[in-house]
Amino acid sequence: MKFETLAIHAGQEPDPNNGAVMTPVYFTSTYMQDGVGKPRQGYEYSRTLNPTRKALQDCLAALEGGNFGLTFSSGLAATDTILRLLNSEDHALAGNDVYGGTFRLFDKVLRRFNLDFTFADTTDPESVADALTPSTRLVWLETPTNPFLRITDIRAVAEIVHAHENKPLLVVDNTFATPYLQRPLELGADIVVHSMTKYLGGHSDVVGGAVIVKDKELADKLYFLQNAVGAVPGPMDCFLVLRGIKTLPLRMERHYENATAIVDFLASHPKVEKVIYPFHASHPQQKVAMRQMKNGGGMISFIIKGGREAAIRVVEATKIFALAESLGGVESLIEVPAAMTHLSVAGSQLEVDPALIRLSVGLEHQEDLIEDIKQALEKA
Ligand code: P1T
Repeated sequence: MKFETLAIHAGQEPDPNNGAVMTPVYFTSTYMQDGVGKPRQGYEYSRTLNPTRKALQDCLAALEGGNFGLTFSSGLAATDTILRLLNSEDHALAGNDVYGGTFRLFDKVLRRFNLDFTFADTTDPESVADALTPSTRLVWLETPTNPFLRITDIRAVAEIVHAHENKPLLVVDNTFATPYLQRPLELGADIVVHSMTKYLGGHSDVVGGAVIVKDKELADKLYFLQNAVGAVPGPMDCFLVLRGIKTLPLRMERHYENATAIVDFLASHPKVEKVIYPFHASHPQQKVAMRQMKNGGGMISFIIKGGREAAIRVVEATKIFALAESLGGVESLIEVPAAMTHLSVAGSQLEVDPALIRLSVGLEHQEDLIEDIKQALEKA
């Protein structure tokens, strides 16, 4: 089946009890068993599995071209659970542009458990090869990255990573692209991770995370950790994401159309120093982006002339674009990463330009969005 059909049906059967077409929200923490050690239909306790969650997990696995899906109470809970595959003294190599919270978890929390992290420019596969060490067990990358929208050639990096004697796990955070635009497992990644809070949910009304893999042995280790650690989402959250996913293909097409119109406007604006967008001709990895992504997505970053002060004046002046963290919803958002989502990278090798403004372009009419940015840029 094609992606649009899977987005609506994968993992979702009419309820066997009453034929409900939409997956019911199973508000139950536990399940009656037919005898000791004889659970009905495999359900024992909702930390371990819940039918609403199972429908979402199976749907995500189908969309990413994987065999196994797992969901979590947030994107960071998903990230944390993946990192628990490692042992003390192991090395993880990460991209040098990642969500600020991911960096904070690696640098401020997991280092305390003797995990070693280094950060490299994954847009250059040779830098990845140079940064692998004899103790590297995991390579973590975002593509497009948050917030610079840099693109890594997943296939090229997968070849390098898998040639290493440890066979490190290649993890791709696919939050910005979504499986509609890019399927990392098909390009050689071992694990795909998402903040479902963003495009998958799509309506800024739920926080969640997801992990998708192909390999059964790896899936079993992750299911063990998911249950043993317990950072699982509730059934209502799973329902909201399932509902959001049904319109993912339509939304991603419109996000792209609107973003393209705004990129064209920004590219010729005298107060804009530089526009960053994966499918724009000025993007250094445009070719790779066009090869591995279906379209350029809904995220735009741009550098404003006048530095931090000008950036703050602009984001405080928009009327339709809400000044807020997060992204991927139907509504447009604007923020200054250096002062907001990426505050935790200040002073590190991942430092973000304070004049960089990030847009999450929503589904409003593009003329209204352009008008809004135009009037805000006058305040720069
Ligand atoms: O917020 P949470 O659901 O825990 O997801 C964390 C996360 C992981 N990966 C990427 C690429 C992300 O962008 C995020 C969350 N990002 C924001 C809240 C933000 O505004 O960038």
